[in-house]
Amino acid sequence: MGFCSPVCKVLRRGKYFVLLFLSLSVLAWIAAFSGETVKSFQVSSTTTETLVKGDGLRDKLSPWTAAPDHLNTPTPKGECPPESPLLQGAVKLSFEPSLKLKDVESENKEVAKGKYEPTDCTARQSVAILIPHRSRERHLLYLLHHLHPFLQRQQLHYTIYIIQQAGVATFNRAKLLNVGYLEALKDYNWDCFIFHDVDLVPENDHNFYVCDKQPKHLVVGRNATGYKLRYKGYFGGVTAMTREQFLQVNGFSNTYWGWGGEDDDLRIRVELQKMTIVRPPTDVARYTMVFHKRDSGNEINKDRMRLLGRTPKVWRKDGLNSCSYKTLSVERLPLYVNVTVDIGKP
Ligand code: UD2
Ligand code: MN
Repeated sequence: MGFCSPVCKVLRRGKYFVLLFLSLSVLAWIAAFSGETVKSFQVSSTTTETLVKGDGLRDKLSPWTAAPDHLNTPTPKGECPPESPLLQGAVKLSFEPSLKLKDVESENKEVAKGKYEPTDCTARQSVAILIPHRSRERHLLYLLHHLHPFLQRQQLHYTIYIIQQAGVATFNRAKLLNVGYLEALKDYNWDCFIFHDVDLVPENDHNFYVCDKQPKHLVVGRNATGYKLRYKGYFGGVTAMTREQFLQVNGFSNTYWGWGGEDDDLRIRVELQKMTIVRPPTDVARYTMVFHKRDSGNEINKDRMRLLGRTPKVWRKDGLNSCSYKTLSVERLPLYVNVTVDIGKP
């Protein structure tokens, strides 16, 4: 059987060639297949990369990729960040004589009935802005024009209340602010109240319209006084107190008719409660006061020094708990709630 023809030898060698060829083909096929898989993975990952890059959606998308079931469930609103990303710092204020209420309304479409609330997060405080007012329409317009965007940049839930003194009797800023507090609480259980002159426009949105653990005075400086604090105990213009702080001091006195004294009276009440007044940094707590003369019907209150002397004795009986008034109307206008009130006369 040791015999084999030359043809037989060729065939035997050919078998090895065929085997070798087949193994090489299998190896080549495996290599080609795995290469394609890597390529297709790379393509899909670059596509995701392009989609996500630039619009910061990566973090928002990742929970969806992980759990596709959540696609249709709205994400619950988280609390707004401690410092809003919308702040601009010092802004240039404009006081255009041609400005109209309609312009301010169309600039603030998200405000309805004087109220605004951030849409994508829950505000850290709910704030009622109280503005005592009579015949200062132009100042009110400038203030609304600047204050609405300012408060929205601070991501606050707020409503602006204008407390209008009806009639021509002597003006009483403090009593109007007490009325504002009581009326605003009928709408909502506000955390914080800002008592705000109509003619003071904040210049820097780092001056936060929120309340602190202590009563806060927001006007350190204004244009008319070279941006310096007028005097150490000065507590006028714009102040912020929580619902409880204001209740604890029994609000403002109702007895200051005409210009002056009511702000010092509130300071005395705060000090009697062993509270301390806090202020934001000087470079932030800056205001422009729209120029004005003393209004008729708001003459200097010559009795203010005597009244200030009796505050420690009378504050418990003179204030929120004795504030009598007659609400004549409450109009819910687009940019503010207009409360017109009869507060009597001196
Ligand atoms: C200072 C205080 C203010 C108050 C006042 C004395 C500052 C920046 N402000 O303001 O808080 O203590 O002295 O009472 O220091 N108003 C009207 N119509 C009037 C009269 C007054 O709307 O006819 C309102 C308005 O909101 C005005 C505020 O009362 O901003 C204060 O009156 P003001 O502006 O005449 O007094 P002013 O600037 O001396
Ligand atoms: Mn003023």
